[in-house]
Parts: sequence; structure tokens; C-alpha cells
Amino acid sequence: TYENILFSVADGVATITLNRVDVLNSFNFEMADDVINALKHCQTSDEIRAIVFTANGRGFCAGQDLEEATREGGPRIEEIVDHTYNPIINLLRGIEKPIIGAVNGVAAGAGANIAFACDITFAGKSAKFIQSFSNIGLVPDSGGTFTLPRLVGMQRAAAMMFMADKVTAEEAESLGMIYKAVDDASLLEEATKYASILAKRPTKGIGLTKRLLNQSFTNSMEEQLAAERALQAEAGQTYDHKEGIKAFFEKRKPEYKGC
Ligand code: T3D
Repeated sequence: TYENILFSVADGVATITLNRVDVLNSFNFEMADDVINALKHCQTSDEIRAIVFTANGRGFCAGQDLEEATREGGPRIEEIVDHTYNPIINLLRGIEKPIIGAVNGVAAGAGANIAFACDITFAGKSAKFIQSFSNIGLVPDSGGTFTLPRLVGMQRAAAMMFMADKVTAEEAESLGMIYKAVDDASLLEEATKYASILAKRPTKGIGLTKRLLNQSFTNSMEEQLAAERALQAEAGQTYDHKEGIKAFFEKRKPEYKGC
């Protein structure tokens, strides 16, 4: 059981909902532990084939809980990064299942970069993305200096980071920072519907595709071609590949099992 998040599974889709609404779902160690444990469960459970990452209240996540970070005798900054942000980003990128972000309100600091580490992110039109680190003299963490320049280019990333610009959901969509801005009222429904469709698709092949996309950030073309060859061989052994081919020739809808 979790005290700082809500967690549910239905229809092959796990939903993780940050739930410290009074502090705009900013992260303390306890919420980080809950998120990490929930993500690890999603990683190993065969029943779960897609994940929705969202939050309660008017904010998505305001990054680090600044009370915890500045508390007398509290954790040092490196300890916070080691405990909370690096494990969460490694899980979001390392879990070989699709992760759908559903950003219901402001996403600031690490909260924004967690949204960018999801595979496909929806946001309600009232949401804003803020690289707020520079407002308090810090550097972006949670992979932001890795993901954001790749999403929007170096110039825009630098401006957003140096100035802590408030980027609206619609602007974020048009810049390619997120997949889609939708009406606030239908955000969770749309994200969940999308995840449910994904949960019925060939999970193993999708997971291997995620591994290839991760590697594409740093591999050369030759290395990437070699990685595609190796993982194509693996995907070619799956039940879902055989089922997809069979269904194609039998002119019917495939029934994938995710393996
Ligand atoms: O050790 C380390 O710090 C390393 C780790 C770094 C990772 C990071 O994420 S660093 C960046 C930390 N986050 C921020 O600097 C963002 C701080 N928050 C804000 O700038 C604003 O709250 C927002 C722009 C996100 C939203 O503004 P607004 O006006 O909609 O809401 P608000 O009134 O500022 O906040 C509502 C409440 O949440 C308020 O409490 P109150 O007055 O109702 O009792 C506010 O203090 C609280 N809150 C918001 N953000 C945080 C927070 N409490 C603790 N930590 C927060 N990050």
C-alpha cells in the first residue's frame, strides 16, 4: 500500500497518481519511495502492459519538496538526486513498456523533466512546463539537460532553462515537447483510452522499440543498425509477431498477448 500516491490496475493499464496535493505533488523521500516501488511493480508484472503517470489536484508536480531540501539536518542535494530523481528517470526510461504521461497542471523543475521522460505525454490545456531550477540557482536535473535539447533543440532548451519560461501545454505540443495538449476535462480519459489501446498491442516489440529509441540518442548510425538487427531477431521470435502475420493472411484482427 502507498501513502503518497494512488495506484490501480485495470484492463492491462496501471495508473500512478501523485497525491500530495497541498504541495502541488512536490517530491519528498516518501513519495519517491512509493513511485519507485510502483514502477518496479509495473516492470515485473505481466498483467501490466501500459502505464499512465498522472497526479491529483491542480498541479502535476512542482519538483523537489523545497521544505525537505532545506530542512536542518535534512538530506544533501546529492542524496536527494540519488534517492529520488535518478532512480525514477532510470525506471521511466528502462521499463520496456509504454509509459503515458498525463500532465494535469503545472509541471515545474523535476516535475517537468519527469513528464518529458515518459514515452508519450498528454497535457491538459491549463498545464504549464517550467524549468524552474534557475529561479533558485540550481541546474536542471532528472535528465532535463539530456531530453529537452533533443526535443526542442539547444537554443530553445537554453532559453527555457536560463529564464525558467512558463511554456503552455499548447506551445509544448507545437514545439514537440509533449505529444498532445487536450481539454483539461478529458485529459485522464484520453490518456487512459490511449494506454488501453497500447496495452493490447505487441508489448514485447514495443518494449524493444523503446530500448532502441533510448540507444538512438547516443549510438552512431552503424551501432544503431546493428542494434536494430539484434532486436529485430528477438522480436521475430515472439508470439505476437507470429500472430500478427497469421492474422494478416487470415484477414482478421490480431489478438496479441504481449510476448
Ligand atoms: O535538493 C534539491 O533541491 C535538488 C533537487 C532538485 C529537483 C527540483 O525539482 S528543484 C526545483 C524545485 N521546484 C521549484 O523550485 C518550484 C517551486 N514552486 C513554484 O515555483 C510554484 O509553486 C509553481 C510555479 C510550481 C506554482 O505556482 P502557484 O502560484 O500555482 O502555486 P503556489 O502558491 O506557489 O504553491 C501552492 C502551494 O504549494 C504553496 O503552499 P501554501 O502556500 O499553499 O502552503 C507552495 O508553498 C507549495 N509548493 C509549491 N511548490 C513547492 C511547494 N512546497 C514545497 N516544495 C515545492 N517545490
